[in-house]
Amino acid sequence: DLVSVQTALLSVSDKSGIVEFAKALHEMGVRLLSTGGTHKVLAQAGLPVKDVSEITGFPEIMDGRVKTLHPLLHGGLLAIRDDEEHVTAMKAHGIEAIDLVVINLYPFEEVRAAGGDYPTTVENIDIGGPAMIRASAKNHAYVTVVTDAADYQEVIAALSESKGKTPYALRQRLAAKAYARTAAYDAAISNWFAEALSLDMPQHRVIGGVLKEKMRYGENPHQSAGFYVNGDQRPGVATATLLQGKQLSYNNINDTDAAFELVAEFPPEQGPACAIIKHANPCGVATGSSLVEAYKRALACDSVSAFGGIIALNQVLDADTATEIVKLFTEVIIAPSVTEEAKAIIAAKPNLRLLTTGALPDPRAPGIVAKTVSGGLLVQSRDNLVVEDLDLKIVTKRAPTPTELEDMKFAFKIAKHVKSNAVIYAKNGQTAGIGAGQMSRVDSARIAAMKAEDAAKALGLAEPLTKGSAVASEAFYPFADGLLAAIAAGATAVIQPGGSMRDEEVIAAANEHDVAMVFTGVRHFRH
Ligand code: 93A
Repeated sequence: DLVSVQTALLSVSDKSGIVEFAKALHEMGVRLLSTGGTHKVLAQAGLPVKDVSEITGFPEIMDGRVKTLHPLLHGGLLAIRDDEEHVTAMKAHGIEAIDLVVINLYPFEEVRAAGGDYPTTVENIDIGGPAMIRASAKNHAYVTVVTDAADYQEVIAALSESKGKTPYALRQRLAAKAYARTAAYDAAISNWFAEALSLDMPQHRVIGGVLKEKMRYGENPHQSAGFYVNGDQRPGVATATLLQGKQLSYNNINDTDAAFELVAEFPPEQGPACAIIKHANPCGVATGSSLVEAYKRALACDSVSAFGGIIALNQVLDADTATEIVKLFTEVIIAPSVTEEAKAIIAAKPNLRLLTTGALPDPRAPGIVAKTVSGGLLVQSRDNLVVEDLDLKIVTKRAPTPTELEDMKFAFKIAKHVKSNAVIYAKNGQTAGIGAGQMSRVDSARIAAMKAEDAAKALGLAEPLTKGSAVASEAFYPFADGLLAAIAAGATAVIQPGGSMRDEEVIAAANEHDVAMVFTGVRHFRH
């Protein structure tokens, strides 16, 4: 179970902590081997360390492309220590066992994230490092493989506790971690290629990532959870800076992502916009002449649900907006940036998480989304269609007024981000009522109308905002009933994909009520 560590091979690109780690190994009598750059750092620190070239009798060649790819090293990593044939081979070829391997790879992910040019990025694909990691991890019965500086302490602790030996359970755990590392590394490489070659097909994408943080729990307290990042530099929750507040929970991350992707549908140069999200669905979205107005209008749609919600903004969070936001309990705010004044106002609520992203993600950008199912993974390209790019067809006798058309597009944009069945009423760039996630489209229409009535009561309005609104349905109306429910709520304009067998019946119902309707030809299911 316990295996003695006599020889260690250290080969790291990120040299932080390596001198201290090597020193501790040396003090425990471990012999040190190393590659060029690492050797230099350790030797400078006064540690006795042997260059691998001395072992292999072969210099590092081709700018280091070939430095450790040698049977004298790989034999030392892979040999089964108590296999007669292996031992004979070791003797015959002068192979010495290597018991501990410390490697971190060429910084491919960092170079990719920094937007390195093609040849530089390719040069940062590590070959020898993953080969040694994989060899050592395969031979974890004998070899301890360390791929993360965060584990240096634990390995030293284990060695000192077991008098220079490591326990099997630790080697096993480190081996599992090692393969996770090489898998994520290769995923990053493959995805970089897919991006560089604009391959948007799921089969060209590899789902993989490195653990960014372990959450206290998952969707529910009895579930464990982690947040993995894949090096994609899309502005958003994975790359954002947390300026204040405690760590985001699993649900926070999911909701914040939904909120920011939705608000990114509104380019900042076209004016301020705000989205408030609860349980991954918007409970209010609005544009405004100022950011604070957009926030207030979004909040007005459903101020009850907004309690404990996530707020996403498409512009710099300013003091006026911050002052309004802190009046209500909010979990997270995400915005491209924040003014110093606004930051000070938010600071009064230390638990409120404030995230900045630097920019908005491009809603038209390609990308993939994945979801697990029992025994597998569903992968698809992201829904990057934007209503402005669609060929809208007016199908009714009455054409929409310019205002109706604007509200239709606004509502359809939001429909893309609402769980199906989605029905959204909108008026003057403000959601009037949102019906989400119902099994029947008629129910979604009714719920949205009901929410609008509640909002009107709360705001002391004579009539709900659905009166004279535009309504969007994310998928076609299979029957006229859903449309009639929307008309009953006061909608005068309808946007929907069209394409139902009963389109004629639906169009006739619209004409009968002098309602303007456009078909998008595109649906936005979201499950
Ligand atoms: O260019 S490589 O793919 N060829 C190799 O044979 C090789 N061996 C180790 N890269 C190789 N490495 C990598 O070099 C390690 O994974 C580590 O990231 C880096 C350490 O180099 P140095 O000690 O010279 O700084």
